[in-house]
Amino acid sequence: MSRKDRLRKADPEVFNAIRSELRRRKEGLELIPSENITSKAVLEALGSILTDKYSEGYPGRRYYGGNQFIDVVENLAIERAKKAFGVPYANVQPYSGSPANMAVYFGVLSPGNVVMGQNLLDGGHLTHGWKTNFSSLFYKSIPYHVKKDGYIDLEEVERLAKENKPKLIWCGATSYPREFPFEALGRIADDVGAYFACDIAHIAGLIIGGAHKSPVPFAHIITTTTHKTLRGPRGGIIMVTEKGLKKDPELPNKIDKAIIPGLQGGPHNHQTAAIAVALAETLKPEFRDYASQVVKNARVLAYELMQRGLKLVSDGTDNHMMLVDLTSEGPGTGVFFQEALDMAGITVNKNTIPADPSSPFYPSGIRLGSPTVTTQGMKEDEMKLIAGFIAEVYSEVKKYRLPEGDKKEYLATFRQEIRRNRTLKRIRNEVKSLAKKFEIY
Ligand code: DSN
Repeated sequence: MSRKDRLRKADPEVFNAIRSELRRRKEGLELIPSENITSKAVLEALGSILTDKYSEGYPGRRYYGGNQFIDVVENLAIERAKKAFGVPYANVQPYSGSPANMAVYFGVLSPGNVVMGQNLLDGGHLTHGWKTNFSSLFYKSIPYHVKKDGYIDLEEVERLAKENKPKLIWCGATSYPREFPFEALGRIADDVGAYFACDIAHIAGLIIGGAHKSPVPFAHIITTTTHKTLRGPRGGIIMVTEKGLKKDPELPNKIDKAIIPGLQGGPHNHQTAAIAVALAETLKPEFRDYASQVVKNARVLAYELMQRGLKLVSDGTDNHMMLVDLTSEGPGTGVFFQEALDMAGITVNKNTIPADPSSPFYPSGIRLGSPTVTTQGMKEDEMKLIAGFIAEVYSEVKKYRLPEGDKKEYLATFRQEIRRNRTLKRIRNEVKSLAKKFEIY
């Protein structure tokens, strides 16, 4: 009996949900910039018996017996992470990106210390100091912003840092389409004696593949997820650089202790194994080609969208993602665009844009990117086709405006209309034909 048959017989409901998700992906285009497609080898490690084992502690110093092979796996993941990024220390146990960032706070700060990070509505991450997140509830968060042109406002960062003397400054974001100014931010952090932590979750694969500048010479601490451009399973890594060791030789110890016993229990060993496999994949020469194609594809997609009249935050991209600014269609219109694209088989996410006049639930933009379609083998020509599909969908939703009061009825009518929309149905078929040509499962 194959593995697939075992699940189908044991739990047809879960099996069917997985099968439907697979069909959804095979027939559509995934343009969410934080997603990707893992290799079968990564999936095999992730679905392995390693999930059964408890191994609190670290290689060679565990609280449970029988960890000799788990140690092999964790050491492989650590050594590959160190090699991939060029750092002297890595902890591969964080369950994901937010726990990794939490461990940085726990490791180097005390409650109430001042922290600076890019504002969520300007593209930053929840854990970099958003008002409803632990990072603002337990620490004093001073957010910095982007300028009108969409680039980080370095003058503001410098002024805020001098005024507030943060103990930690974050660089990193979830929706920032430009290269990060690691050097300038690192200098500001050094000037005020702060730790400089770079959260490279989105661009980790680009950095390893040489398609984005590395923060290693400028940062003390680096965190990342492993499932975005890095193309691994869900997971997180915390690293300390040589510069970090110079500032504080105890940093690795502080991070290790913050993870366990500070925040986590047993590591997810199946996840660690899959991270090790993914990291080995990033060390192959073809991963450099992948990373550079991700950026080329994003640039072409951005250019073609702008040629077709869509406005992009910062007028383009340096990395794998772009943000469409829909404020000319009215505040909150991202929801219409996302749902209509979904109807056409193109998955993106509605997203706030800098100084969004609306709210995160009804934002005025959408975010999209090239990592997944590039993994499937798509290149510049396909990006032009995709831009054409997106622009056509855009013209179908331009007329919708989010009402100020009750939105439910308006959205229900909108949904009925897009379900019947013939242009969207035609695009859906074209998307399906394109996707089928680049199927990888
Ligand atoms: N949710 C991730 C993203 O989509 O960028 C960030 O945590």
